[in-house]
Amino acid sequence: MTPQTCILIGAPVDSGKRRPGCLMGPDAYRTAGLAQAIQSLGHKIKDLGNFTPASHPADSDDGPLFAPNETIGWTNRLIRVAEEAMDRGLPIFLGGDHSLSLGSVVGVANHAAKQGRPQFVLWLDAHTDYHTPMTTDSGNLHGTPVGYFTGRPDFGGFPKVTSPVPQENVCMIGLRSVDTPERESLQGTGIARHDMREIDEQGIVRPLTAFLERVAAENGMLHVSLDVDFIDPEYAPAVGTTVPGGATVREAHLVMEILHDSGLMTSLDLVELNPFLDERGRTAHLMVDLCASALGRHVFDRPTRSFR
Ligand code: 4U7
Ligand code: MN
Ligand code: MN
Ligand code: MN
Repeated sequence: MTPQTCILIGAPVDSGKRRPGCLMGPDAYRTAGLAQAIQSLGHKIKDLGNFTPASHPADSDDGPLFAPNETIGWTNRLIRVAEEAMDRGLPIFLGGDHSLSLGSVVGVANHAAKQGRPQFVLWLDAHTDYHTPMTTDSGNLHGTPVGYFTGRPDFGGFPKVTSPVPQENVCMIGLRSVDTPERESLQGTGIARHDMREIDEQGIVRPLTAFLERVAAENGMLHVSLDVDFIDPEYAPAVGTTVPGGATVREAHLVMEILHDSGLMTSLDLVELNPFLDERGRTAHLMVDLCASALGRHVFDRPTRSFR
C-alpha cells in the first residue's frame, strides 16, 4: 500500500444506546498506541482530537427512542467532518457507539457522489443494524445506521440522506443476531448478508473477496465499519452487546489483511468499544492490531494480490 495520511477522528458518541461507556473509546485507542502503530507502518497521522455533537435540543426521558436529539447532533457534526476529511486522507472514526455511522457513512457517501464514484460499505458486525426509528424495539439508535444510510424512511429530524448507499453495495459479515423486523425488511433487498454459519461452512475469504472484486470492478470507494461485537466476546469482551459465536482473532485479522492487499479501503470506523467493560485494555489493543493489519502490518511479504 502506498503511504497514506490517516486522519484520526475522535467520535465519543454515547447516545446510541442506554449503557454508557463508549465515550471513552477514542482515548482508549490512543492509550493503546493506535497512532504509533499506524506510523510504524510508514503512514502519516493527523489526529483531529475529539469532536462534540452539533448543537441540539435537550432530550427528554419520554418517547420510544433513547437520546434522539443528541444523536441527530452527532450525525450533523460527523457528516461535515467526514466530507472534509475525505479530501485530506483516509479517515478513521474512533468510536463511540455505532450510531456514529449515521454520520460517517453519509458523509463519505456524499464525498463519493461529488467524485462521481460509487460508495461501497463492508459491515463487520454480529448485528445488521437495519432498524428504523419506527421498527426498533429497544429504541437504541446504534441499531439503525444501515437503515439510515441506505435511505430507509422514518428518520424524521435527521439530516436528509441525499446520496444513499445502494443496497447492492453493502456487504455484511459476521451476523448472528437479527431482529424479526430487520430480517423481514432485509428480505428481497440487494444487501449481501453472511451469517456465522456461512463463515463456519465456507470460510470468511470467499464472501469477502467476491465483494472486493465488485468494488474494484466499479472503481468504488470502500467504507469499512468494524463493530467490536463482530469478534467473539472471548477475545473482545469490551462491548455492551456481546453475542457468542463470533469471528476468531485470526478470522478478523484475515479480513483486515485482505483489505490491505486489496488497496480498496478509503475510510474506516472502529466502533462500540466500551473501555469500562475491558480487561486490562485487551479489546482496545486487539482493535488497534486489527487496524494495523488493515494498514499493512504483516509477518512475511506475499506476492501482490490484485482484485482488478
Ligand atoms: B450494534 C438490537 F435488539 N438489534 O436494535 C437493537 F438485539 O451497533 C441490537 O450492532 C442492536 O451493536 C445492536 O437494540 C447495535 C437488539
Ligand atoms: Mn453495530
Ligand atoms: Mn453489533
Ligand atoms: Mn454493540
